[in-house]
Amino acid sequence: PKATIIGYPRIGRRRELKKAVEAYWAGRTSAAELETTAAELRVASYARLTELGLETGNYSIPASFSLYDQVLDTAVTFGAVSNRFKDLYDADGSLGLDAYFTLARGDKERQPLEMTKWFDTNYHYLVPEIGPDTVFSLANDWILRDVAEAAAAGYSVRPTLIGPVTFLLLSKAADEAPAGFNPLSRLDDLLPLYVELLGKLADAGVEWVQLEEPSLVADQAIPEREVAAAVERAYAALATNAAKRPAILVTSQYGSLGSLLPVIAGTDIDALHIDVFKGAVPAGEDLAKFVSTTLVAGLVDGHNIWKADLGAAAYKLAELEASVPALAVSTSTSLQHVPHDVGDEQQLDAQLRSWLAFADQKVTEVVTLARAIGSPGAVDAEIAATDEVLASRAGAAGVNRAEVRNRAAALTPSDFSRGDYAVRLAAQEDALNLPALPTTTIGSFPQTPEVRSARARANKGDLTAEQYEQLMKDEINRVIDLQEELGFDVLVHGEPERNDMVQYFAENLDGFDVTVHGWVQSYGSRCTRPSILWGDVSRPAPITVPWTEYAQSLTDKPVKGMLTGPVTILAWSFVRDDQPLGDTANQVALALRDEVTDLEAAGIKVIQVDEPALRELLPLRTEDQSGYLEWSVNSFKLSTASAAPATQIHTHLCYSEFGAIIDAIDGLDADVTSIEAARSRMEVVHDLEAHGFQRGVGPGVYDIHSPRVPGQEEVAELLEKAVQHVPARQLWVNPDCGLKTRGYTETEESLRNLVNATVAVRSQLEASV
Ligand code: THG
Ligand code: ZN
Repeated sequence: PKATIIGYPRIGRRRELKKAVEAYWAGRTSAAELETTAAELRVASYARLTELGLETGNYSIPASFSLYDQVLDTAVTFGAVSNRFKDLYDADGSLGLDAYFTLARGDKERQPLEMTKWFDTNYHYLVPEIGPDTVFSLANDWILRDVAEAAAAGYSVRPTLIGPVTFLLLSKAADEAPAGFNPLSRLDDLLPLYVELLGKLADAGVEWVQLEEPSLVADQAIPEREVAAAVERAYAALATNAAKRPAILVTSQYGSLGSLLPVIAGTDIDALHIDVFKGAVPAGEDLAKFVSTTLVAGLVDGHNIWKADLGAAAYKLAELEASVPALAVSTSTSLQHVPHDVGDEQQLDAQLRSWLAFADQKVTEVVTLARAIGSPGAVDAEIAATDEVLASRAGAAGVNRAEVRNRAAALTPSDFSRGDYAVRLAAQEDALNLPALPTTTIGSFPQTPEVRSARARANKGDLTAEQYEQLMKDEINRVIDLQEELGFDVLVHGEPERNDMVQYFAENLDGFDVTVHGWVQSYGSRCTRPSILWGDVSRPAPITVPWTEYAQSLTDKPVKGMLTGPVTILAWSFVRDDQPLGDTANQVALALRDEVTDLEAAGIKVIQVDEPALRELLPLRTEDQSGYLEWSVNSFKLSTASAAPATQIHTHLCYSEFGAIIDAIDGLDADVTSIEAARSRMEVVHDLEAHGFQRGVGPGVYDIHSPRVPGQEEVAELLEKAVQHVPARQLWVNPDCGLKTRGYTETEESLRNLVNATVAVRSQLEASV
């Protein structure tokens, strides 16, 4: 085939899969009903892709469905589960539907598999746990079922699996593994199972299989020569020595293979996908030297939503065609990162809509480009049409606004600096007069069904703006009262008025638009609707000020203003690709800076600017990281540096991989930083100690990702551990993250324990001085 894609959204055009799995989890439907819905979704996708021009009958359509996560799918396929999940096997040695969901979601006794971000995207995968004695086996045959199901419906689809090297690099050592155990050491035990499965696929008549190896584009903790050796061993077993197998397509999405290109291309695989859009492709002669198989050129961006520059892509295609024996066109990544169809967004401005390509439009782009292979000129009309679109985008009002650009151009280094921390600390101690170990929360309180329904009714027009505002104020009142009663020191208003911490700002800033059906899977059944940042960004009016001011009017305690930082707003939106991200980030930062100024003027003394996604955009190659950290840290500083020394700036970062970017966190120069720590039992304090972190820090003492209530003793123990490693005068006490997805019952109990534990540890501290 000359046109293919490497993955397609699986949640469904109207989130049918989300609804089906959540209904099953809630016990409202049976396993059979879930399987039926899932099968309908799979076959509907094949039909849609055929309609869009992918050929059926020749394996150009991937079978990229997953009920929850593609890494979990590969783990159950090969029985790659640690001892704590061993009892989940059925009597016949298989891991079925309920085992699958227990791995994903845990049960009464067990934490689920850890979840972590998938490369540089807002998708999260489940981390397989592998030990020295994990017994690999073919434990789940959904991949064979999918092939048979597609064949019965008339489609020859290409099954997909995570490739063996990436699978083990993404895994972590099981609890039972000895210190220093590396899952990659199990490669030779895993490969025979891949070989056995390839044989079964071949027996089932499958002619192509897709093995995904995106870890090859990311620098690893282990030396590259060890990765290269694993690639050679793996594909010798799978491609060279397997007795019977389908043709193998290896994918390398999200970046450049770098010096691993000749290694993977030098194996006996049958086709290699490279991310041409994002990765650097070697010059023609080098490519010719390395690639003696079919090159699947990922020319169409699978991770963003702008219409492709077909002219530039066709030019690149012609260049590649001259250097490789056979060529096909594809997307750079799976389309799981973009919504289904621009056609579902009729409410968007027609001009903006004309610039966009979601999954279905991208398939059409791939099909169009493939027609240019071997016949230059065949798609000249389509190229001319996209040239017009690109010109309309470049020249549109709102894309280049002089007042926004002039403001950014006039910035000087002092606009990025808040001055001496010691001076600020003294001014803040004066202004706030807080006790030792001050208590606070991250920002959001549980979003009750009443709050969600009020927003839905307001959106439908069933509530007036005044009625909606009053309901939100009532909720703020309750949240303030609760925090007063529990004894918190720095309060929050609870954010009932926000749907999503990024979308809320996007809806209130110029330069953005939002979609109605543009859902993208974030993890499992959870989805977000990324906003579209298409133009120059500015703030037409204060956004959070009225809510925060109202909350502050209800209490004598300080109420924290809550903003989402520029890097996170970019990371969780679809962002214009016509200028450096750092320039766009500074525009967002200036809009937030105005909000900071207005909050201060309204009497707000503590302002938090969250950057949970700071780690997410970190480039996959070490050599690119310092450039990223420079613009990202600077944009955060630009958003906060206008604050008076007495105004206390907080930030919050999700996820614990903290050591890796601690210098950047230090560089943010926030007065107080709250981070996730409860699940890792306060391990992060060692990083803080080793680094000599100087400013305020709140390592989380309550894991909000689980409904479990931490006892007062447990919280006190975590605090006692923290004060042993971090000077008490720097420490804050807070949960791990926002409380939005929790219920009120467990939240109230947990927060009460948090405050009581703090009071107990405070008095121990006083007794010891
Ligand atoms: N917002 C955005 N991206 C995110 C987060 C966020 N990425 C990372 C992190 N938080 C974890 N991801 C999610 C994503 C979605 C949800 C929870 C955590 C979630 N979504 C609702 C759902 O799928 O039912 C829909 C939300 C809505 O109605 O707006 O709960 O916070 N952008
Ligand atoms: Zn968080």
